Amino acid sequence: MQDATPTPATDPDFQNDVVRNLICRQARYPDIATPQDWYMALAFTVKDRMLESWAASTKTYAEHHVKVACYLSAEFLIGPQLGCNLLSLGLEDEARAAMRALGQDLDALLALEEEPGLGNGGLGRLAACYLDSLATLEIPAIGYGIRYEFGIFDQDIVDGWQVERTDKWLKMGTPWEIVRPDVSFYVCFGGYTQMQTDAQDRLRVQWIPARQVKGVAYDVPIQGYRVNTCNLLRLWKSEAVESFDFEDFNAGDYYQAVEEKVVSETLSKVLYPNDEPDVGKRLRLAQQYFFVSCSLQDMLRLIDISHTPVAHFAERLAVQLNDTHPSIAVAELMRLLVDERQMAWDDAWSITLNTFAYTNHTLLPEALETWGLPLMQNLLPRLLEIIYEINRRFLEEVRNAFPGDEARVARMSLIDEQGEKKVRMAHLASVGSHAVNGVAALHSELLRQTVLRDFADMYPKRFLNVTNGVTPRRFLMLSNPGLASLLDETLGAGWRSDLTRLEALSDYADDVAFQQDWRAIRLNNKAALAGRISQLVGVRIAPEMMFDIQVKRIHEYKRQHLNALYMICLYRRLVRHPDQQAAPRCFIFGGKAAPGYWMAKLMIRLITGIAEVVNRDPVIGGRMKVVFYPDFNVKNGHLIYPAADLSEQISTAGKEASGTGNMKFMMNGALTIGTLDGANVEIRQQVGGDNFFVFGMTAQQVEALKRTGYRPGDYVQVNDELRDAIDQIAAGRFSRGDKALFAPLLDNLLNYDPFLVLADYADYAACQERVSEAWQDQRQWTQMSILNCARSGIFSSDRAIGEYCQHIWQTQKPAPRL
Ligand code: 26R
Repeated sequence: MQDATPTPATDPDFQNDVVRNLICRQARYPDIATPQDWYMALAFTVKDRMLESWAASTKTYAEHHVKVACYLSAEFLIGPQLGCNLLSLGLEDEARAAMRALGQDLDALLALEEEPGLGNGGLGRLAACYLDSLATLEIPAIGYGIRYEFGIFDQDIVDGWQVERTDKWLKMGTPWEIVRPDVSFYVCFGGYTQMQTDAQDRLRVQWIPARQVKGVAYDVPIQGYRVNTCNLLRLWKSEAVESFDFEDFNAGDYYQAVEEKVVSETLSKVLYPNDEPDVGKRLRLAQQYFFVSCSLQDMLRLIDISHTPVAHFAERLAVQLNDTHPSIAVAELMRLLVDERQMAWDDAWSITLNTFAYTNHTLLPEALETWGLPLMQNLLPRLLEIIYEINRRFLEEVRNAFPGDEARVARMSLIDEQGEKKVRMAHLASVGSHAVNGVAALHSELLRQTVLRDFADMYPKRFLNVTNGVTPRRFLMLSNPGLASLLDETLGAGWRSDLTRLEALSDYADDVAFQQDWRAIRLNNKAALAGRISQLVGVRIAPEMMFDIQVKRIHEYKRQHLNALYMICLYRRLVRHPDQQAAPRCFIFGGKAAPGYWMAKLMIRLITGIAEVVNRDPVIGGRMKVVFYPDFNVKNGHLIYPAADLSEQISTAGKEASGTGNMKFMMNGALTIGTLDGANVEIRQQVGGDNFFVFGMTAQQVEALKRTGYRPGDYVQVNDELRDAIDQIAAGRFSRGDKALFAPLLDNLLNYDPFLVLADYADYAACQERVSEAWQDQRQWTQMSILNCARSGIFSSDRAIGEYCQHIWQTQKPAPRL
């Protein structure tokens, strides 16, 4: 079937509008405009077209009384916008021609764009993929989050070490947002509560706050792909409330008042890197409550302006909690309904339960959020009272269901009473939601068996799985235009709106001519990445080498050090056998370490240390290279994913909830070497065992080994190559002679090894041998590569969003009017 690519009509005004925007919005004229000015003028031109699409969709939504999906997330890692928006509007050729006529090169302008780094990694990028799919599937939806002034830090590598630079993404202004000073809400903090009788003589709780902060809406339009639908991402910026402190509270204390203003404006200043221990916790809780309260107040405003009775809130709005970060929403909606809208508790609770659903993204104990009671009491006194009341009623329910089981009651309580008392946010989210899901089949299963076991016992029907997905617009069409064209030529354009149609590629997997085209495109992509790497880090790589890539946050559970140990082992073999020319490989790493996570920073230093030695060793020549690609982010990802031959997905089984990089690589034709963890399990199921390099212990085996007592040293004893690699590190071989540098890392591996690096090492190395062997047969490899792409369809975020709509939100595309 040969579908035509749906391309909108040409846009004769485009070029004129760019010039007009240059003059009227950028206050420049062509003779003096810099490329940055042209970028802005072009971006405004594109945004204007999106807003027309937004107006049409909003009108449709209003007329149809639709149900709206609200995605609450502390992070949205949306990436550069211009390229994607042009793609979605079908205006890329138009824009290229217009800019050429104006003496500008579109690619150069695209390269200027600063990406809004409003997220850490997987969770934030997932939220962005979901917004893209919601708009493309024409589902009424709003993303709600925080407009951080500083997003995730920029990473420099200096002397082999990570150095953080603040991310000033707003320094040139951003053309993509619309400020809405009229859409703003007040959020209360601190103070105390008191009883009060209302007009009907009923007792009501009144919260007398110590401070208020104003949240102002900044909207980013999210254009659906080749449809006339555009949704909004609504981000809240915190501002001081004018004269609040002066009049009511700190009268006379001018400097105290000014300080409080500064604090107000601090709320949306900076994104917290994850994996940070307890520093600055108070501000983080304040951020969470701030954006949640603004978002829920905004939803009530939408309910009111659509003349919907508040009692019907849950029929019109579905609210997804992206991890526990927005989970205070459960208590806040209760507060808004009971305190502000005078609703009875039971009615409010039924609305709350029907409104919320919660997605869990991690089982790692250190990432499960809790907030100490003193902090809650001090910052959000009314919300703590509400949490107590939710808990009181909930525990009554537990006691009724499991009489006499006080141990269970203690385990399930919203308050952890052991040691310093804390609110368990995952429990609050689970109690206040009608659906709880994990992000891959294995993860959802483990969630039911471990972290939320008691909740799954009590509410079995509440639990489900929605395996993550990624958007093929950004990660295939935009990043890999060569491959996208080949797919169009081979399959027609149908795969663009239904990624499962890639399955038809299987017929060509063994076709010699098609294989040639496939390899040529991949080689091109690899040459582009090699060029960039040579510019950035001065390492020259032949595009013909195998590109073996691990890009993701740096973390012990993701085991970049397992990869590093194998590199050392391979290096040592190549030194011993100068004539051996087996599968030349370039190992490429990218990823940020949380600023306070010392071990992760040391892992980066180990990789750069190995690179230093390997890349300079004349004996190695072109047989092996090692690169640490600095500042991995969405934009750099565009160049990296399409250039990978091998995707490293090597986390300890049971630790990576899903992974989504694995899907981006697969979609672009990389083969995976991976453990049976997260979505790897489902990827392997899709492509088949013959087209996936699996190794390592299963999640069950990991747990069993930990139970019986794991002794990492034993694995070193019996493995000469592993011992040699460790000795080399200890001898200072990769630290310019400094024997102490990596001692903490080695000590940790040899004596604790919490993520079983050494236990999985031998199997990993053996699996890497199979990879090298497979690489020798390029025809076979290419076939596997094609099959990986062909079977990646279900990892489209369109499939995932379809499941959320059907099973959790009960939302749909508005039916066309007759
Ligand atoms: C509590 C705080 C310190 C914190 C911890 C961890 C904040 C943020 C995180 C990030 C976590 C929740 C995250 O990004 N999880 C990732 O979510 C992806 C999308 O579902 C998964 O693919 C990935 O496996 C998972 O690690």
